[in-house]
Amino acid sequence: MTIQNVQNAIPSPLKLAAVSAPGQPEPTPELERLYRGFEQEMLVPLWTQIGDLMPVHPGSKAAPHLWRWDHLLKLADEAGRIVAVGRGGERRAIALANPALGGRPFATPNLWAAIQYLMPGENAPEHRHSQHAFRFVVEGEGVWTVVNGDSIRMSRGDFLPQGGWNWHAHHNAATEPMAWIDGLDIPFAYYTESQFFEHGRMQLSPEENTTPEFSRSERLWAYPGLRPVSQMEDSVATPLLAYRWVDTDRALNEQLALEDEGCPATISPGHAAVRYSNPTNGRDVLPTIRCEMHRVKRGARTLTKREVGSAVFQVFDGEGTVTVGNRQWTVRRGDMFVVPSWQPFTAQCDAGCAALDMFRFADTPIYEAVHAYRSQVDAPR
Ligand code: GTQ
Ligand code: FE2
Repeated sequence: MTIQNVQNAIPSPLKLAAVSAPGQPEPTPELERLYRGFEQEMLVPLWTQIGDLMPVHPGSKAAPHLWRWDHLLKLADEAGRIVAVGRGGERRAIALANPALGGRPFATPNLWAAIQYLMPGENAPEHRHSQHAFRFVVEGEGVWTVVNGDSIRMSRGDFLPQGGWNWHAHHNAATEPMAWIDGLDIPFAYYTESQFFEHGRMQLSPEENTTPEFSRSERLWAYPGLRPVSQMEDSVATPLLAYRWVDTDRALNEQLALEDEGCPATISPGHAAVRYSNPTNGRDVLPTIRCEMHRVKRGARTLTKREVGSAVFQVFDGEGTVTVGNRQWTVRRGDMFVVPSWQPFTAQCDAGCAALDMFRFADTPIYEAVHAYRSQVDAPR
């Protein structure tokens, strides 16, 4: 048997249906024969796929979806009691799986979002990977993440970016379990087949396993507008490894105060936002992930916006109503939801609280890098 015969013995996975529809050829026995010929030779004609492949605007495969924080936390805590953390599995991280992405652990087509949990005294072993990552803390404290030997405290409201290929481990130095969220570009790296991974040490040295109030990276980089003259080389991922809540909170409050004084400072009335930025170049903290904190004050709502690319939100504080495409939810602290590409998004703060604070991350830098990004603000209804 020749190789060609072996190949032809495998049934074709293609299924081309001759259908009567606008822009489609009239179904005839002849057309059916043509389609069987295409299937046999692994060929697909554009005219049967054009609507899916070249839509008028993006129609995401992902679905808008909401995960409740109390449910995530309860299951993570159960996992803390049942599943050990160690080499191989690497992390007690439980990913949000978008219901429309075929059971993959992907929150959106490009973004991974997970709740991670460490019991008192536990260590997550050191490793590094090409995927870019960050941690965000919605509540609790007690874990330090150690990036290239720099020990970084994690507390409520802190944002900790970590560019690809840096060694990292986590340790819980406290007497309580701690949860936080991770965001990574794991699905993007998966589809683009660009992943690299390496194990590090099982245990860090005592000098690395310390619990300083501030990391070395903050002591060097956390003074706004003041660049160390010894560090003039720009880096694609931020060298600042923690952005503290006191600073984020103050920046948002000042935007709203400036707005009250008649100065332009907010995105739209009552909607303040800051983007975490790389102090070496002013750009996004990670090459593939944009991270922001949004504050919508009482009585205000955001504009309705569509963007190319997907986003994941975690409610940091307050309560509100968010609308994503044709879905709407009342959300509170810790709740996480997904905004698929080009679906309209709006959020409003409930009357019962001073402000709705939302942490947001998105894959926008990927699209900007290839000049594929577009956004559109819808007219108010
Ligand atoms: O903490 O190093 O959620 O490597 C997924 C992959 C967390 C981590 C995740 C990871 C990590
Ligand atoms: Fe990791």
